[in-house]
Amino acid sequence: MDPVDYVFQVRTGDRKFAGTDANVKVILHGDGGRSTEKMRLRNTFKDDFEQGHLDTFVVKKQFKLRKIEKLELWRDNFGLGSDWYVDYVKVRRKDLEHEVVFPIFRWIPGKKHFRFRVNDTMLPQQDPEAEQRWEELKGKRERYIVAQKIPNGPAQALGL
Ligand SMILES: [Ca+2]
Repeated sequence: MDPVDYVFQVRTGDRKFAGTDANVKVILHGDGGRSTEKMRLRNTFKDDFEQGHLDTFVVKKQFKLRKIEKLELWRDNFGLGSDWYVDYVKVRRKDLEHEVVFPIFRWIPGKKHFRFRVNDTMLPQQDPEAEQRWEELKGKRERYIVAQKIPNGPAQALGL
């Protein structure tokens, strides 16, 4: 099959420390277990993923998915304050009008792979990514414990 270009739009949250300089990569998963290679979202000579910004990326010559079902997303820890809060990611094949939306609305910690479904419509008990949700809950609890231990510590020590 001929390769296609994908157009991504990424909205970074409009809140303190939401922006990042980390390197962001994605994989698109389609039907029948098909997926793209990893794609780096990056615009040369531009500061991407800043607070409240909408960034557009065109990733060329990738595997042609008939249908985009899931977004796998992760980042490294590059840059000072690499914390990143993402509102949503929209993506479409450049040759098609149809756009899919992945609502995210969460912090993306470094080096952890997240998988999001189109429109995220599934109920938690049917959730094939239950493991991911459990890890998130656990993470929140751990951060809470840290917060209790250092009540007068600097806010950035809490991570979120
Ligand atoms: Ca940046």
